[in-house]
Amino acid sequence: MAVQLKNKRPSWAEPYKIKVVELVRMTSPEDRRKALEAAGYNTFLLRSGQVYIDLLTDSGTSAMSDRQWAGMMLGDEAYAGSENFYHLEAVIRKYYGYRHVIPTHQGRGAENIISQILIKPGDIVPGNMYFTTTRLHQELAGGTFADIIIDEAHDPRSEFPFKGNVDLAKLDALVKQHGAKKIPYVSLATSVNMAGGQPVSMQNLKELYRYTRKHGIRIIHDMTRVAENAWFIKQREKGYAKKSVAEIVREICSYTDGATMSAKKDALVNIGGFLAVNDRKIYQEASNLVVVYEGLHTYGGLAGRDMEAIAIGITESVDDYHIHARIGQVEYLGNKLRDAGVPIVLPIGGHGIFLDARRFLPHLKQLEFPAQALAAAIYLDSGVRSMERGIVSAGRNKETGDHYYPPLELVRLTIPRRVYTQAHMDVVAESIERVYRRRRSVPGLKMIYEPKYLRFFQARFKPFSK
Ligand code: PLI
Repeated sequence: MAVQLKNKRPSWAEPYKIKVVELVRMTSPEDRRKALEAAGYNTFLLRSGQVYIDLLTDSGTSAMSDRQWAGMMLGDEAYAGSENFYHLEAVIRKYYGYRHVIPTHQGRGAENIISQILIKPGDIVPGNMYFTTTRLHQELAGGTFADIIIDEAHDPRSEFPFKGNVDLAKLDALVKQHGAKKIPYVSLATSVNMAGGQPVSMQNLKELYRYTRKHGIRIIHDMTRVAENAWFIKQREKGYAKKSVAEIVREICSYTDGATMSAKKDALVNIGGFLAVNDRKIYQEASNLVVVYEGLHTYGGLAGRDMEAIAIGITESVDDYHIHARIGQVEYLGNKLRDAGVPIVLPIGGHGIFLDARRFLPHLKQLEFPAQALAAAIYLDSGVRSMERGIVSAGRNKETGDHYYPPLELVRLTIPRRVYTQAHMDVVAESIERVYRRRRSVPGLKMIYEPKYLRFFQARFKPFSK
């Protein structure tokens, strides 16, 4: 149902009540010090039992609804042709409009398949900011990612309302330099994760669509958080205030040729994803490849019950009241921090608050890993777990072997959907404000173990002694 915000803004209060709770463990400062040392100062390596409020990610951490849990009991665990697959396919066609669907175990399974099908060695893959797994699969297929997001996205202080937008001049320069034939598709994310959950405008999408049609280039949509993007379009873009999130989502998808989806975010499940395409030939190739990496094309690594939960989750995810509460909670935390003078990425994004570690810890150089150090300091203070999104996540240039030095050096406080309360958000804000007051005492880190792929997951660090 469409929520009208124009006249009387309703509260963002949750459109659900709590039926089951999960107890969390409280920790002492000494517990946390030991746990962080054992984890090599990497919040990914903490055990979740050592965490009080877990804002590491919004991926796979949602609370499912009673309807989703009931749907799990309808799991049709047939190897081939599960009824749940056909339900999922019908829901994807209805809400997103893509014709062909291939389930995958999660988003990166779909990224692997589409990258292998469409990218040839030497190709260029332009995108509105990289995402870690997406870029890696593009590189493993022989492509080179090229960032074509607008400059504002790299500036945490810019309050431009659509910082996820594509800069068409940057795309045009790539087309002129390499030729359209070398560009298999534009990798277009809605609600751009690494920029801080920043949306793309419909107008920008339409312009991108027109441009790519002219040059015969596809758009592959990373639709992991498309409903959150739609909410921002509804609020910020002329002509959309009266449209429902579901209508806006459907329109966004109509300007793209296919999509990869991690259903672990928007779609409110703990595991799952899919590849969706309109082109029958690509679908045929994908349904052949999926059997190599994931499973048969009607389950793709998922149980029937998982597909049922995704189908129901998609339906719930595009409800205006749901999205209003989800983003309302993120904004509640963001506003508290901003009002306390803590440097955060603005505007406040859809899935989390991103602390600007450069401004938070100005005494640290980028190679002292300020965002990693800040995530560690917050955990030590309160047991709140966050994630580095800076130089460690950016990895190394595959040609030169040097670090990428991203302009954004951020700590992400990602809010799981339907999981934490307003009081939890207060605890988080209080902890970060405490760390901010004594920020000069936070030491930089030295990397002592660096894995080859997606190093942020398993790298280990040691603090420089003060
Ligand atoms: O974690 P996966 O494989 O289901 O999805 C990969 C993936 C693709 N695109 C985007 C925009 C993501 O955010 C994403 C996963 N994100 C994680 C795990 C996160 O913590 O943000």
